[in-house]
Amino acid sequence: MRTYDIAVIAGDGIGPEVVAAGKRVLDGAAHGFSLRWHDLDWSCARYQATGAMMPADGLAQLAPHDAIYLGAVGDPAVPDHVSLWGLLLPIRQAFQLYANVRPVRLLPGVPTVLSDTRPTDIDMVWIRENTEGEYAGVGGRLHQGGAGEVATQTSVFTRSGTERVVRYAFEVARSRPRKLLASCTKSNALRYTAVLWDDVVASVRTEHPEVRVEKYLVDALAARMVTHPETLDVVVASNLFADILTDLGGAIAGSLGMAPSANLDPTRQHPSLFEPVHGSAPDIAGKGIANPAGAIWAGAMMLEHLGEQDAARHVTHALEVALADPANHTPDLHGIARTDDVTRAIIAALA
Ligand code: GGG
Repeated sequence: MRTYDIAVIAGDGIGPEVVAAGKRVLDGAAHGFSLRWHDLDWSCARYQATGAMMPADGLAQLAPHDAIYLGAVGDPAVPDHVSLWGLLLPIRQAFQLYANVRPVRLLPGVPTVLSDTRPTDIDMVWIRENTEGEYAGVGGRLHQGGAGEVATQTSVFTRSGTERVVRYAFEVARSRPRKLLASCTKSNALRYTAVLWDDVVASVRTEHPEVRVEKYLVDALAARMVTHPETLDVVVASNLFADILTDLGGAIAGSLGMAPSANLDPTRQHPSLFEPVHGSAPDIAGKGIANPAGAIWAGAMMLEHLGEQDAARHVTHALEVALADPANHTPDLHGIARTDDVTRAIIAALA
């Protein structure tokens, strides 16, 4: 029997709750293979106890795994830039998880804030550049705390880094029926980095004449997601732009709690990482009401990446069946279901 070794970083807040739900569903879908979970306590609690979110050899510990399953990072007791740069961002950069794939899809029966919108109107795949750009981590603070303090944060866009994620996005666009790719830019104002981005999109598109390409300024694209979501299919965007707009995507697709994400190293030299888009939501942590759908959907993406296509399809189908019933909607979807109710309904739908 095939066995996959999965490193589990449940993390903070509602992370452990949604990851536990995801593990139950994925174990229920595992036929002909098994998942061997390796739980790691890397988190803000660990930071408070030891001064580090993960051990010094954390990346070396993760490297031999087939995949990484992550819940959420962040706690009010630890500054957010410390927790994010202590765990998630170093993993994305060190393992070159350059393609962050974020489906934005409205499932049947899930309520949306957009009026006159059918599920088929919201069906996008966002490809977020995940290793550089605005999140390169370059900058510094001078004269800290003084009246003359200066802070710089430099965006780093490399041609090779942009090319590889844009090329990946073209491939995803090509594989979908509409063969439509939107490039998110801001090259009217960002006359260096975003102009390089546009140049790369123009160059890579010559390799894919079958894909129709539209270019949108990020501000106009935000509006379009709300006014004409049906005109968007695959979207490629920089690290920050896609981070922001996929939260909007979660909101129009029912709730941020629904949104899954795969941080992929398409070369497969390193383990890819799968996580819900949402954060640790400390306000609802421990109450048993977190929506596990994003984490479970991310788990389905992990199964697909591992080559277990049938199991992945079963999980997404079970998710759709369960979420079609408002009785399985958690409070973020205006329901009264608890995390455990939704999880059990999804497991029942697997059968
Ligand atoms: N689910 C992972 C998580 O906690 N995300 C919160 C967050 O702020 N992530 C930043 C990012 O995705 O760049």
